[in-house]
Amino acid sequence: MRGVMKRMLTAAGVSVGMLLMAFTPASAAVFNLTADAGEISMPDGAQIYMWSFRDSAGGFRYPGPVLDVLVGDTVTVNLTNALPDMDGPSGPMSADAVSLLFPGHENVEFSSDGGVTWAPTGPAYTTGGSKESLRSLAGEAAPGQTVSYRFVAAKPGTYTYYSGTYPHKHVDMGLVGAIIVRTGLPNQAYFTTGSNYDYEVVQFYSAVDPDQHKRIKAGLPYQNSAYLPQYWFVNGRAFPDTIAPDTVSYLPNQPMGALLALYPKERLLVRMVTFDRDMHPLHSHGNHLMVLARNGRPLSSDGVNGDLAIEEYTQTMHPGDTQDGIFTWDPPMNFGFDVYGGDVTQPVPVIVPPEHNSVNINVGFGQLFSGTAYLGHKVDLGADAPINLNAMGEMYVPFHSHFEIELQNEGVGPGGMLAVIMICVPGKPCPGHP
Ligand SMILES: [Cu+2]
Repeated sequence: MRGVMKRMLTAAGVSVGMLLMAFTPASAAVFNLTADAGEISMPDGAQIYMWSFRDSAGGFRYPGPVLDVLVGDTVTVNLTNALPDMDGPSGPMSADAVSLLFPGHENVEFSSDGGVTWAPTGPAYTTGGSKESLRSLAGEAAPGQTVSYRFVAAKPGTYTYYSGTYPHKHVDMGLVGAIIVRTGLPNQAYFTTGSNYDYEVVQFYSAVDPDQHKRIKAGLPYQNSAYLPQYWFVNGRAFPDTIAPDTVSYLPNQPMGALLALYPKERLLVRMVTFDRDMHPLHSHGNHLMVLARNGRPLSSDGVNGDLAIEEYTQTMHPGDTQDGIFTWDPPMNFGFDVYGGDVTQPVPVIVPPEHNSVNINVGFGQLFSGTAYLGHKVDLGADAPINLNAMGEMYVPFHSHFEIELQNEGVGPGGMLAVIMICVPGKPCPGHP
Protein backbone atom coordinates (compact mmCIF):
# COMPACT_ATOMS: atom_id res chain seq x y z
CA MET A 1 0.00 0.00 0.00
CA ARG A 2 1.53 3.29 -0.99
CA GLY A 3 1.27 6.49 1.00
CA VAL A 4 -1.28 5.07 3.35
CA MET A 5 -1.97 6.46 6.79
CA LYS A 6 -2.75 3.50 9.02
CA ARG A 7 -5.54 3.75 11.50
CA MET A 8 -4.43 4.21 15.06
CA LEU A 9 -6.26 1.73 17.25
CA THR A 10 -7.35 3.17 20.53
CA ALA A 11 -9.32 0.16 21.73
CA ALA A 12 -7.21 -2.46 23.44
CA GLY A 13 -6.90 -5.95 22.05
CA VAL A 14 -8.08 -5.24 18.52
CA SER A 15 -6.15 -6.93 15.75
CA VAL A 16 -6.15 -5.77 12.15
CA GLY A 17 -6.44 -9.40 11.07
CA MET A 18 -9.92 -9.69 12.55
CA LEU A 19 -11.79 -12.07 10.33
CA LEU A 20 -15.47 -11.74 10.96
CA MET A 21 -17.28 -8.45 11.00
CA ALA A 22 -19.74 -9.74 13.61
CA PHE A 23 -16.87 -10.30 16.02
CA THR A 24 -15.16 -6.99 15.38
CA PRO A 25 -15.49 -4.83 18.47
CA ALA A 26 -16.06 -1.16 17.87
CA SER A 27 -12.67 0.48 17.53
CA ALA A 28 -11.50 3.98 16.83
CA ALA A 29 -9.39 5.26 13.98
CA VAL A 30 -7.97 8.73 14.57
CA PHE A 31 -6.27 10.88 11.93
CA ASN A 32 -4.76 14.33 12.25
CA LEU A 33 -4.76 16.31 9.00
CA THR A 34 -3.50 19.83 8.32
CA ALA A 35 -4.56 21.90 5.32
CA ASP A 36 -1.43 23.62 4.10
CA ALA A 37 0.30 25.17 1.09
CA GLY A 38 3.30 23.86 -0.80
CA GLU A 39 4.61 23.09 -4.26
CA ILE A 40 4.77 20.09 -6.55
CA SER A 41 7.13 19.43 -9.47
CA MET A 42 6.28 18.72 -13.09
CA PRO A 43 8.40 16.75 -15.57
CA ASP A 44 8.95 19.94 -17.61
CA GLY A 45 10.50 21.68 -14.61
CA ALA A 46 7.43 23.68 -13.64
CA GLN A 47 6.65 24.11 -9.95
CA ILE A 48 2.94 24.34 -9.15
CA TYR A 49 1.67 26.04 -6.03
CA MET A 50 -0.87 23.77 -4.32
CA TRP A 51 -3.01 23.44 -1.25
CA SER A 52 -3.30 19.95 0.19
CA PHE A 53 -3.95 17.90 3.30
CA ARG A 54 -0.92 16.47 5.05
CA ASP A 55 -0.43 14.30 8.10
CA SER A 56 -0.20 16.97 10.83
CA ALA A 57 3.12 15.43 11.93
CA GLY A 58 4.48 15.21 8.37
CA GLY A 59 5.53 17.43 5.51
CA PHE A 60 3.55 18.87 2.62
CA ARG A 61 2.36 16.23 0.17
CA TYR A 62 -0.05 15.87 -2.73
CA PRO A 63 -2.42 14.12 -2.86
CA GLY A 64 -3.39 13.91 0.80
CA PRO A 65 -2.82 10.70 2.76
CA VAL A 66 -4.97 7.63 2.11
CA LEU A 67 -6.98 7.02 5.30
CA ASP A 68 -7.01 3.28 5.90
CA VAL A 69 -9.72 1.99 8.28
CA LEU A 70 -11.67 -1.15 9.13
CA VAL A 71 -15.42 -1.50 8.65
CA GLY A 72 -17.20 -0.67 11.89
CA ASP A 73 -14.50 1.76 13.00
CA THR A 74 -15.50 5.09 14.47
CA VAL A 75 -13.35 7.38 12.32
CA THR A 76 -12.29 10.72 13.82
CA VAL A 77 -10.44 13.23 11.67
CA ASN A 78 -8.97 16.27 13.38
CA LEU A 79 -8.46 19.05 10.83
CA THR A 80 -6.14 22.01 11.40
CA ASN A 81 -6.34 24.97 9.03
CA ALA A 82 -2.85 26.24 8.18
CA LEU A 83 -3.81 27.76 4.83
CA PRO A 84 -1.86 30.99 4.35
CA ASP A 85 -3.21 34.50 3.98
CA MET A 86 -1.31 35.23 0.79
CA ASP A 87 -1.58 39.01 0.83
CA GLY A 88 -0.89 39.44 4.54
CA PRO A 89 -3.26 40.41 7.32
CA SER A 90 -3.72 43.97 6.03
CA GLY A 91 -4.59 42.94 2.45
CA PRO A 92 -8.09 42.72 1.02
CA MET A 93 -8.30 38.91 1.33
CA SER A 94 -8.00 36.74 4.40
CA ALA A 95 -7.07 33.07 4.51
CA ASP A 96 -9.89 30.71 3.56
CA ALA A 97 -11.73 28.57 6.03
CA VAL A 98 -11.45 24.87 5.14
CA SER A 99 -13.59 21.81 5.83
CA LEU A 100 -13.99 18.11 5.11
CA LEU A 101 -16.71 16.18 3.30
CA PHE A 102 -16.98 12.39 3.54
CA PRO A 103 -19.26 11.26 0.69
CA GLY A 104 -20.81 7.83 1.16
CA HIS A 105 -20.83 7.92 4.96
CA GLU A 106 -23.92 8.75 7.01
CA ASN A 107 -24.36 10.79 10.19
CA VAL A 108 -21.07 12.67 9.98
CA GLU A 109 -20.68 14.75 13.14
CA PHE A 110 -18.69 17.94 13.71
CA SER A 111 -16.98 19.38 16.78
CA SER A 112 -15.26 22.75 17.11
CA ASP A 113 -14.41 22.44 20.80
CA GLY A 114 -11.91 19.60 20.79
CA GLY A 115 -14.49 16.83 20.75
CA VAL A 116 -16.43 17.91 23.87
CA THR A 117 -19.69 18.52 22.00
CA TRP A 118 -20.76 17.07 18.65
CA ALA A 119 -23.50 18.06 16.21
CA PRO A 120 -24.36 16.99 12.66
CA THR A 121 -22.00 18.62 10.17
CA GLY A 122 -23.78 21.16 8.05
CA PRO A 123 -23.42 24.03 5.62
CA ALA A 124 -21.79 27.37 6.36
CA TYR A 125 -22.90 30.70 4.92
CA THR A 126 -21.03 33.94 4.40
CA THR A 127 -24.05 36.00 5.46
CA GLY A 128 -27.42 34.85 6.72
CA GLY A 129 -28.58 31.49 5.43
CA SER A 130 -29.47 32.11 1.80
CA LYS A 131 -28.27 29.76 -0.88
CA GLU A 132 -26.59 32.72 -2.59
CA SER A 133 -24.20 33.03 0.32
CA LEU A 134 -23.55 29.29 0.72
CA ARG A 135 -19.82 28.94 1.24
CA SER A 136 -19.31 25.45 2.59
CA LEU A 137 -21.13 22.12 2.56
CA ALA A 138 -19.59 21.08 5.90
CA GLY A 139 -18.60 22.52 9.26
CA GLU A 140 -15.43 24.60 8.87
CA ALA A 141 -12.08 25.26 10.48
CA ALA A 142 -11.34 29.01 10.53
CA PRO A 143 -7.75 30.06 9.79
CA GLY A 144 -5.55 28.64 12.53
CA GLN A 145 -8.37 26.59 14.07
CA THR A 146 -8.57 22.82 14.65
CA VAL A 147 -11.95 21.09 14.31
CA SER A 148 -13.03 17.43 14.30
CA TYR A 149 -15.29 15.17 12.25
CA ARG A 150 -16.42 11.69 13.10
CA PHE A 151 -18.50 8.94 11.54
CA VAL A 152 -18.82 5.18 11.60
CA ALA A 153 -17.29 3.50 8.54
CA ALA A 154 -20.32 1.29 7.99
CA LYS A 155 -19.53 -0.19 4.57
CA PRO A 156 -16.28 -1.40 3.04
CA GLY A 157 -14.99 0.26 -0.09
CA THR A 158 -13.03 3.09 -1.66
CA TYR A 159 -14.14 6.62 -0.82
CA THR A 160 -12.99 10.22 -1.12
CA TYR A 161 -12.60 13.12 1.24
CA TYR A 162 -12.23 16.74 0.19
CA SER A 163 -12.82 20.30 1.29
CA GLY A 164 -16.48 21.32 1.18
CA THR A 165 -15.54 25.01 1.37
CA TYR A 166 -15.53 26.77 -2.02
CA PRO A 167 -15.19 23.27 -3.50
CA HIS A 168 -14.74 24.57 -7.07
CA LYS A 169 -11.59 26.31 -5.83
CA HIS A 170 -10.40 24.01 -3.05
CA VAL A 171 -10.66 20.80 -5.09
CA ASP A 172 -8.65 22.36 -7.93
CA MET A 173 -6.12 23.68 -5.40
CA GLY A 174 -5.62 20.08 -4.20
CA LEU A 175 -7.56 19.67 -0.94
CA VAL A 176 -8.50 16.05 -1.72
CA GLY A 177 -7.75 12.51 -0.57
CA ALA A 178 -8.99 8.92 -0.47
CA ILE A 179 -10.34 6.58 2.20
CA ILE A 180 -10.17 2.80 2.17
CA VAL A 181 -12.65 0.95 4.40
CA ARG A 182 -11.51 -2.67 4.71
CA THR A 183 -13.70 -5.71 5.21
CA GLY A 184 -11.30 -7.32 7.67
CA LEU A 185 -11.23 -10.35 5.37
CA PRO A 186 -7.70 -10.93 4.10
CA ASN A 187 -7.29 -9.74 0.51
CA GLN A 188 -11.00 -9.24 -0.05
CA ALA A 189 -12.30 -5.77 -0.88
CA TYR A 190 -16.03 -6.39 -0.37
CA PHE A 191 -18.29 -9.01 1.13
CA THR A 192 -19.16 -10.09 -2.41
CA THR A 193 -17.77 -13.02 -4.37
CA GLY A 194 -15.05 -12.17 -6.85
CA SER A 195 -13.69 -9.23 -4.83
CA ASN A 196 -10.59 -11.17 -3.75
CA TYR A 197 -7.21 -9.87 -4.87
CA ASP A 198 -3.51 -10.61 -4.58
CA TYR A 199 -2.47 -7.02 -3.92
CA GLU A 200 -3.78 -3.53 -4.38
CA VAL A 201 -2.87 -0.04 -5.53
CA VAL A 202 -4.57 3.35 -5.41
CA GLN A 203 -4.75 5.33 -8.65
CA PHE A 204 -5.75 8.89 -8.02
CA TYR A 205 -6.72 11.07 -11.03
CA SER A 206 -6.77 14.85 -10.97
CA ALA A 207 -5.83 17.96 -12.93
CA VAL A 208 -4.89 21.57 -12.27
CA ASP A 209 -5.04 24.92 -13.97
CA PRO A 210 -1.64 26.39 -13.04
CA ASP A 211 -2.72 29.92 -13.95
CA GLN A 212 -5.39 29.85 -11.24
CA HIS A 213 -2.81 28.54 -8.79
CA LYS A 214 -0.53 31.48 -9.64
CA ARG A 215 -3.42 33.83 -8.96
CA ILE A 216 -4.10 32.31 -5.56
CA LYS A 217 -0.40 32.49 -4.67
CA ALA A 218 -0.44 36.18 -5.62
CA GLY A 219 -3.46 36.84 -3.41
CA LEU A 220 -5.86 37.28 -6.34
CA PRO A 221 -9.39 35.80 -6.54
CA TYR A 222 -9.95 32.39 -8.13
CA GLN A 223 -11.57 32.75 -11.57
CA ASN A 224 -14.04 29.91 -11.65
CA SER A 225 -15.24 30.39 -15.23
CA ALA A 226 -11.69 30.73 -16.57
CA TYR A 227 -10.63 27.25 -15.36
CA LEU A 228 -8.51 25.60 -18.05
CA PRO A 229 -6.46 22.58 -16.93
CA GLN A 230 -2.90 22.23 -18.28
CA TYR A 231 -1.54 19.33 -16.19
CA TRP A 232 -3.19 15.97 -15.54
CA PHE A 233 -2.07 13.58 -12.84
CA VAL A 234 -2.02 10.01 -11.64
CA ASN A 235 -1.25 10.03 -7.91
CA GLY A 236 -0.33 13.70 -8.12
CA ARG A 237 2.33 13.10 -10.77
CA ALA A 238 2.41 13.74 -14.50
CA PHE A 239 3.92 11.17 -16.89
CA PRO A 240 6.76 10.22 -17.07
CA ASP A 241 7.11 10.89 -13.33
CA THR A 242 4.23 8.43 -12.84
CA ILE A 243 6.59 5.49 -13.46
CA ALA A 244 9.21 6.64 -10.94
CA PRO A 245 9.37 4.89 -7.55
CA ASP A 246 7.40 6.25 -4.60
CA THR A 247 10.47 7.91 -3.12
CA VAL A 248 12.63 9.96 -5.48
CA SER A 249 14.68 13.02 -4.59
CA TYR A 250 13.16 15.22 -7.31
CA LEU A 251 9.56 14.66 -6.17
CA PRO A 252 9.80 15.35 -2.42
CA ASN A 253 6.12 16.35 -2.08
CA GLN A 254 4.58 13.70 -4.37
CA PRO A 255 5.16 10.41 -2.51
CA MET A 256 2.83 8.13 -4.48
CA GLY A 257 4.32 6.34 -7.48
CA ALA A 258 1.84 5.11 -10.09
CA LEU A 259 3.67 2.19 -11.76
CA LEU A 260 1.51 -0.94 -11.70
CA ALA A 261 3.52 -4.16 -11.57
CA LEU A 262 2.20 -7.70 -11.55
CA TYR A 263 3.05 -11.25 -12.51
CA PRO A 264 0.83 -13.12 -14.98
CA LYS A 265 -2.43 -14.43 -13.49
CA GLU A 266 -2.22 -12.22 -10.39
CA ARG A 267 -5.32 -10.30 -9.42
CA LEU A 268 -4.39 -6.65 -9.00
CA LEU A 269 -7.04 -4.54 -7.27
CA VAL A 270 -6.95 -1.00 -8.65
CA ARG A 271 -8.76 1.47 -6.41
CA MET A 272 -9.49 4.37 -8.75
CA VAL A 273 -10.34 7.76 -7.30
CA THR A 274 -10.97 10.90 -9.32
CA PHE A 275 -11.25 14.63 -8.67
CA ASP A 276 -11.23 17.82 -10.77
CA ARG A 277 -14.26 18.83 -12.79
CA ASP A 278 -13.87 16.75 -15.94
CA MET A 279 -14.62 13.12 -16.53
CA HIS A 280 -11.79 10.78 -17.49
CA PRO A 281 -12.10 7.62 -19.62
CA LEU A 282 -9.45 5.37 -18.05
CA HIS A 283 -8.23 2.61 -20.31
CA SER A 284 -5.98 -0.34 -19.53
CA HIS A 285 -4.05 -2.03 -22.32
CA GLY A 286 -3.31 -5.76 -22.09
CA ASN A 287 -6.71 -6.62 -20.64
CA HIS A 288 -9.91 -4.98 -19.48
CA LEU A 289 -10.54 -4.23 -15.85
CA MET A 290 -13.31 -6.15 -14.14
CA VAL A 291 -15.10 -3.40 -12.23
CA LEU A 292 -16.37 -4.70 -8.88
CA ALA A 293 -17.70 -1.59 -7.24
CA ARG A 294 -18.54 2.04 -7.80
CA ASN A 295 -18.46 4.73 -5.13
CA GLY A 296 -17.92 2.22 -2.36
CA ARG A 297 -20.87 0.04 -3.33
CA PRO A 298 -20.31 -3.46 -4.78
CA LEU A 299 -21.91 -4.28 -8.10
CA SER A 300 -24.17 -7.04 -6.81
CA SER A 301 -27.84 -7.98 -7.02
CA ASP A 302 -28.02 -9.31 -3.46
CA GLY A 303 -24.96 -8.06 -1.59
CA VAL A 304 -23.40 -11.54 -1.67
CA ASN A 305 -22.74 -12.39 -5.31
CA GLY A 306 -20.51 -10.13 -7.34
CA ASP A 307 -22.82 -10.89 -10.25
CA LEU A 308 -23.11 -7.33 -11.58
CA ALA A 309 -19.37 -6.82 -11.93
CA ILE A 310 -18.68 -5.56 -15.41
CA GLU A 311 -15.73 -5.77 -17.78
CA GLU A 312 -15.34 -2.57 -19.72
CA TYR A 313 -13.07 -1.18 -22.41
CA THR A 314 -12.69 2.05 -20.49
CA GLN A 315 -13.76 3.02 -17.00
CA THR A 316 -15.54 6.34 -17.25
CA MET A 317 -14.63 8.24 -14.11
CA HIS A 318 -16.85 11.20 -13.25
CA PRO A 319 -15.78 13.95 -10.83
CA GLY A 320 -15.64 12.52 -7.33
CA ASP A 321 -16.13 8.92 -8.52
CA THR A 322 -14.40 5.91 -7.11
CA GLN A 323 -14.28 2.58 -8.90
CA ASP A 324 -12.59 -0.66 -7.88
CA GLY A 325 -11.41 -2.96 -10.63
CA ILE A 326 -9.44 -6.18 -10.90
CA PHE A 327 -6.72 -6.30 -13.53
CA THR A 328 -5.26 -9.66 -14.50
CA TRP A 329 -2.93 -10.59 -17.32
CA ASP A 330 -3.36 -14.14 -18.48
CA PRO A 331 -2.05 -14.40 -22.01
CA PRO A 332 -3.15 -17.90 -22.99
CA MET A 333 -6.65 -16.73 -22.35
CA ASN A 334 -6.20 -13.30 -23.88
CA PHE A 335 -4.00 -14.00 -26.87
CA GLY A 336 -4.30 -17.68 -27.67
CA PHE A 337 -0.59 -18.48 -27.82
CA ASP A 338 2.12 -19.33 -25.36
CA VAL A 339 3.39 -15.90 -24.56
CA TYR A 340 5.39 -17.19 -21.60
CA GLY A 341 8.06 -18.18 -24.07
CA GLY A 342 7.76 -21.94 -23.94
CA ASP A 343 7.99 -22.12 -27.71
CA VAL A 344 11.40 -20.56 -28.09
CA THR A 345 11.81 -22.08 -31.52
CA GLN A 346 9.49 -19.38 -32.75
CA PRO A 347 10.94 -16.08 -31.55
CA VAL A 348 9.24 -13.02 -32.87
CA PRO A 349 12.01 -10.51 -33.43
CA VAL A 350 10.76 -7.22 -34.64
CA ILE A 351 12.71 -4.94 -36.91
CA VAL A 352 11.77 -1.32 -36.57
CA PRO A 353 10.37 -0.12 -39.91
CA PRO A 354 12.65 2.48 -41.53
CA GLU A 355 9.93 5.12 -41.55
CA HIS A 356 9.84 4.88 -37.76
CA ASN A 357 13.57 4.98 -37.38
CA SER A 358 14.93 7.83 -39.43
CA VAL A 359 17.39 10.24 -37.88
CA ASN A 360 14.53 12.70 -37.75
CA ILE A 361 12.15 10.52 -35.79
CA ASN A 362 14.11 7.69 -34.19
CA VAL A 363 11.31 6.59 -31.93
CA GLY A 364 11.66 2.87 -32.60
CA PHE A 365 9.41 0.94 -30.26
CA GLY A 366 10.49 2.76 -27.16
CA GLN A 367 13.23 2.15 -24.71
CA LEU A 368 11.20 -0.37 -22.73
CA PHE A 369 10.43 -2.74 -25.64
CA SER A 370 11.96 -6.24 -25.30
CA GLY A 371 11.89 -6.87 -29.05
CA THR A 372 9.67 -9.94 -28.82
CA ALA A 373 6.10 -10.94 -28.09
CA TYR A 374 7.36 -13.58 -25.64
CA LEU A 375 7.49 -12.73 -21.96
CA GLY A 376 10.96 -13.22 -20.50
CA HIS A 377 12.82 -13.04 -23.80
CA LYS A 378 14.86 -10.18 -25.18
CA VAL A 379 15.99 -9.59 -28.72
CA ASP A 380 18.88 -7.27 -29.41
CA LEU A 381 17.40 -4.58 -31.60
CA GLY A 382 20.85 -3.25 -32.35
CA ALA A 383 20.94 0.10 -34.07
CA ASP A 384 17.16 0.16 -34.07
CA ALA A 385 17.14 0.69 -30.32
CA PRO A 386 20.58 1.84 -29.16
CA ILE A 387 19.26 2.57 -25.67
CA ASN A 388 17.17 -0.18 -24.16
CA LEU A 389 15.93 -0.14 -20.60
CA ASN A 390 14.14 -3.48 -20.76
CA ALA A 391 15.78 -5.53 -18.01
CA MET A 392 14.61 -9.13 -18.38
CA GLY A 393 12.07 -9.43 -21.14
CA GLU A 394 9.27 -7.88 -19.11
CA MET A 395 6.42 -6.14 -20.91
CA TYR A 396 4.90 -2.70 -20.50
CA VAL A 397 1.43 -1.54 -21.42
CA PRO A 398 -0.23 1.84 -20.79
CA PHE A 399 -3.02 2.55 -18.35
CA HIS A 400 -4.19 6.02 -19.16
CA SER A 401 -6.88 8.55 -19.97
CA HIS A 402 -8.33 8.14 -23.44
CA PHE A 403 -8.75 11.90 -23.77
CA GLU A 404 -5.64 12.76 -25.75
CA ILE A 405 -5.57 16.30 -24.44
CA GLU A 406 -4.95 14.84 -20.99
CA LEU A 407 -1.74 13.10 -22.15
CA GLN A 408 0.43 16.21 -22.12
CA ASN A 409 2.21 18.57 -19.79
CA GLU A 410 1.24 22.14 -20.68
CA GLY A 411 1.03 21.33 -24.38
CA VAL A 412 3.90 18.85 -24.66
CA GLY A 413 3.29 15.12 -24.92
CA PRO A 414 3.46 12.36 -24.02
CA GLY A 415 2.71 13.31 -20.45
CA GLY A 416 -0.16 13.81 -18.09
CA MET A 417 -2.65 11.19 -16.94
CA LEU A 418 -0.66 8.18 -18.07
CA ALA A 419 0.40 5.29 -15.86
CA VAL A 420 2.14 2.11 -17.00
CA ILE A 421 1.51 -1.53 -16.16
CA MET A 422 4.63 -3.69 -15.98
CA ILE A 423 4.08 -7.40 -16.69
CA CYS A 424 6.82 -9.16 -14.76
CA VAL A 425 8.59 -12.38 -15.71
CA PRO A 426 7.71 -15.36 -13.49
CA GLY A 427 10.69 -16.29 -11.32
CA LYS A 428 12.41 -12.98 -11.89
CA PRO A 429 12.39 -9.86 -9.69
CA CYS A 430 9.55 -7.40 -10.15
CA PRO A 431 10.53 -3.88 -9.05
CA GLY A 432 7.59 -2.06 -7.56
CA HIS A 433 5.72 -5.26 -6.74
CA PRO A 434 5.03 -5.56 -3.01
CU1 LIG B 1 -4.74 3.36 -24.76
